[in-house]
Amino acid sequence: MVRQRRSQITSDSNKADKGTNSSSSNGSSTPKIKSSDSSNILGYWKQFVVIIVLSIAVCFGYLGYLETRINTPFDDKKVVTRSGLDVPELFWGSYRPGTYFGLKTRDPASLVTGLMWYFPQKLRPGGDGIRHWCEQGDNLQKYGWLQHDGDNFGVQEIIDGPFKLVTSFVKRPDGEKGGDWSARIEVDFVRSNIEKNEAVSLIWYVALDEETKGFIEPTNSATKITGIRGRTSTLGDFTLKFRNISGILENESFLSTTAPGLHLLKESVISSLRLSRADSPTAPRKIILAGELPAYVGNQKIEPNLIAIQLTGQLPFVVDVIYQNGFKKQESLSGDAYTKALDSHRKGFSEKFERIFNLKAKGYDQKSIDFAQAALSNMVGGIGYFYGASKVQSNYVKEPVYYWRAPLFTAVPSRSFFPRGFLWDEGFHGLLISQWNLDTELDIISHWFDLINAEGWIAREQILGVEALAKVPSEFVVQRNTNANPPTFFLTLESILNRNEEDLNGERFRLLERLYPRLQAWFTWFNTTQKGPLPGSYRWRGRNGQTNRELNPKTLASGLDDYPRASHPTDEERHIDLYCWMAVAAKTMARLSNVLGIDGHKYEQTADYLLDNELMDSLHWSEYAKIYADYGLHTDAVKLERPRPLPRSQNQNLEMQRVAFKTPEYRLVDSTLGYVSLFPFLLQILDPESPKLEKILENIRNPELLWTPFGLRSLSKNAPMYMKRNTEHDPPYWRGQIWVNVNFLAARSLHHYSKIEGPYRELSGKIYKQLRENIIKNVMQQYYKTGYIWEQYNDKTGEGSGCRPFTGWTALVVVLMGEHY
Ligand SMILES: *[C@@H]1O[C@H](CO)[C@@H](O)[C@H](O)[C@H]1NC(C)=O
Ligand SMILES: *[C@@H]1O[C@H](CO)[C@@H](O)[C@H](O)[C@H]1NC(C)=O
Ligand SMILES: CC(=O)N[C@H]1CO[C@H](CO)[C@@H](O)[C@@H]1O
Repeated sequence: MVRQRRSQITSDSNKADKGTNSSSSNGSSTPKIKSSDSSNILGYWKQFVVIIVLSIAVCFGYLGYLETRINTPFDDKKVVTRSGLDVPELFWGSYRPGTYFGLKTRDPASLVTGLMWYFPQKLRPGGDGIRHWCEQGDNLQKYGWLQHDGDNFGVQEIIDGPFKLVTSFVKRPDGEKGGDWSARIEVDFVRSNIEKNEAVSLIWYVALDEETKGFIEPTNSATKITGIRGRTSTLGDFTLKFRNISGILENESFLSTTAPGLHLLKESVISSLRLSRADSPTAPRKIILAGELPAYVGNQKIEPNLIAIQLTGQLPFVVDVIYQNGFKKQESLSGDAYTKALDSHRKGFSEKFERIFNLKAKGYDQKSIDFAQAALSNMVGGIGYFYGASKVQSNYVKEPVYYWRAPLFTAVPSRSFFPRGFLWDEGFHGLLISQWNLDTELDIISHWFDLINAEGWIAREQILGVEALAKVPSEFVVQRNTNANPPTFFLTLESILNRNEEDLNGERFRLLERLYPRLQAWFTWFNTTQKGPLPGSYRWRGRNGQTNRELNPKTLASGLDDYPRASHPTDEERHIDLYCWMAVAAKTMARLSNVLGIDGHKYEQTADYLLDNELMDSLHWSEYAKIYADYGLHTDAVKLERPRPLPRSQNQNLEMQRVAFKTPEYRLVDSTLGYVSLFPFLLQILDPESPKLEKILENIRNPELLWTPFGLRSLSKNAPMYMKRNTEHDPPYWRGQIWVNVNFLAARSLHHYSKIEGPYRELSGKIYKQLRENIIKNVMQQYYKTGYIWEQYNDKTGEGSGCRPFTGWTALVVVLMGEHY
């Protein structure tokens, strides 16, 4: 749409140009001037018109240019060169992390397939009780991968009330078109002494995206539904069969219909549920799927895009789902063959896990190793493949516009709450994934950087495709190109260089070469658009300086949402965390330039400039409070108060508003100690000899300030905003809770400062040991207690809070356990 608008503007200005030309050629279209007798003036006037019109044209052209830059791709080779069937071994996968169990291919128009289940005795009206997408409201006691290698297989355990489902899959990627796979669903009671005669209904479905060319249909024998078959342009012919491996399956039924979209599969299934005819007056009636429910446009029948098969079984039972490509008579992977293949993959997984993280060698018991394997598996098993276009907004367009349609291969922070890509989370994820499988991580990075636009910007949150969109509240959909997010991918790259500098040859080297210009653009975007008021300073954009709703206006761009900054946002403020991110960015660019043999001296210069602690101290060190701090227009004297309603007003309950009791002044925000104050240490910008390091170490290990037995709290207990709500509707988020990504950085830095020469070496080592142990112990304890790894942890009790499961950066405990930083 924007492109169209741009070309309209261009053609309008062409017309304008022509108009001027013609008037200058005959000169008769301006009678008034003609009546004047000064031909000189006439000449000037004409020139003047030409200039004005030309400048208007240029101006419109330039505006058009600005308008379209936001959704114009960066102009260079794409980093991803092999995708789809070029990478057959990664074609199929559990790339729908938002579902309890679903598979799809790395293809923009993929066939999607997956599982729903319910308990016929417990199904509530409206279909409440059918499980499909990972929903916190389902209140499952537990679900997550126990083992998943990202390539070949996965095993997941789901505890739903008294029932236990184990879902697994094994791939056979050899052969054309991405090969075959089989999945297994085992259903049993958690404890075997529970009431018998309980049934569980499984619904396995296959669905086509709008864009998928092909068809699907149920396959029937004379009396039974045996499976599903179909054909798509990418897969060719395929079949899906079901086999009961143990237990008795009964009352199969099917659905063949047209769902309005991939985001409404469950709704389509629910509206097709029927009660079967009772065989005898006393026999209970069964819930079944309706069979064929064709959809019509006019009287034209639409091809079905959703086929679902329901299998109801008496517990315990085991079913295999066998997907095969083509019509070959190859022996299918099921029954004992499946068990054997799965066992062999599980063994290989445990061996690889030990090779990389050495947990057995470090003396961890089996329970700890099982936990660590689950954490890694949920990170790797949470990798998804998304395709679509973001909605984006710049200052040059009135309405949000669509980005170009593109794929994204990425891990996700949380399968239930955040089943999509987040920019700064992904850099943290990369610190673990790159240790497990470097090429997978490089592929993820490549996909992210193919999303960079002509300005050098990458959107913070990637909501691609209808399934992803369905999970996002509308106010968070639009991404603004003025706003950043911490460039954590530089941390990932730095860690990759630390570990693998020697192995970066061949295709990996060429990949980094293709990546480089995009990293340059990204760096420059940060270095220019997020520049601060003083030389060397930086400022997060996107804070709201107009609002009086928030106690402290949020800084979403920083990733630390409601972490308190200057109370009154202005353009004069500067942010210490962003300063440190920029130093890491410059340092890593310099290093990468060196590895690639490219002249990177301007990055070296910038890195040297920012790593100079004198500059940093002059911008951010508070001599008074002895901490690093943001600078801005600030007062601590703020409070949320409910305004008194106007006399005779209808609305007696007005929303609380912020009131400032003192006039804010320009100063360092040094009454607030917390994660942001630690950044020079967290990102290792601080010189090991600096006495400021000692001060930071003291603050860290003081239980009255940051230290807890479960990790470091995000805000000091004595900070004015400690555990304060930001509005009456927004509970504290980064205002005291313990976050594992920052604790990970802290432990990693303590390790760093304990390994290099300096006066605080020993002290760093001592704190390192305690902090590392505390974090690991608590995350693991909470996992075994609650069934989940959490988004954050309570600083008083250590209990998990926020959303769950959250096996994004919280899974970095695995790296802490392995200690390869
Ligand atoms: C599979 O189910 C059928 C009934 O539908 C039953 O007769 C058969 O014994 C079952 N097979 C296994 C291996 O449990
Ligand atoms: C970053 O910006 C500063 C000016 O704000 C400039 O001096 C420096 O050269 C830039 N660094 C790079 C690597 O472009
Ligand atoms: C477990 C179950 O639902 N079994 C029923 C399946 O359907 C047949 C015939 O309608 C019944 O006889 C079974 O009881």
